[in-house]
Amino acid sequence: MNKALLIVDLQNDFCEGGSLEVKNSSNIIPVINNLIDKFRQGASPVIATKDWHPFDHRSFASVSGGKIGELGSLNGIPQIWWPDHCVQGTEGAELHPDLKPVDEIIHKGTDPEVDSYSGFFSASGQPTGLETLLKKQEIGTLYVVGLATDYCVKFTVLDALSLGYKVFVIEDGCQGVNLNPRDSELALDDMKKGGAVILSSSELDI
Ligand code: VGL
Ligand code: ZN
Repeated sequence: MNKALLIVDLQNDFCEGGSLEVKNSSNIIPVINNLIDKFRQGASPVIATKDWHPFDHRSFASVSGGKIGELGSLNGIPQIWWPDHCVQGTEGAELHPDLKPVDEIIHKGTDPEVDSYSGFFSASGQPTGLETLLKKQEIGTLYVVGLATDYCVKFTVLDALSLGYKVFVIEDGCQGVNLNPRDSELALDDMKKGGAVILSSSELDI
């Protein structure tokens, strides 16, 4: 089985200056670029996910009338209301310009009625195509980095584990939103409990 580098949502809106900025997110870009080089050298694929919302996505506080950062409900599923972000075709939805090129892009969050933190499935269980892509390339091991540790990285990793992938999370290649200060730490604990190996890029031996 092969391995792949999976870069979660490294888009302008989640980076410094973006509408849903994750603090210190630019620190992880050189770490990720180094990993991209390593995976290239080993002829292993580099896959990126993109949060890819229509302009009227109902996770947006502006659309649903909720308050940013508060918990509500969207079609019966718990939902945090977010500022408008990663709207299809906008600059904010593009991958960060300093990120080296990737081989494949998987889009998620495209249904205006359903959010999708996971790169594999929407909150209502619709597949994004990531699993199909991994199967086609006979990938069994994922090295995960990106934004945000406490949302999209966490849910992507937990789905990968339940689908049977071996998952390594590269801690210094991730950064969290931390609506509550300990959210990233708790998210890493959850991923570890689910079977992920958490390590730093300096410990990586590939
Ligand atoms: C994300 C909040 C809303 C993420 C996406 O990529 O972690 N967070 N949409
Ligand atoms: Zn989103």
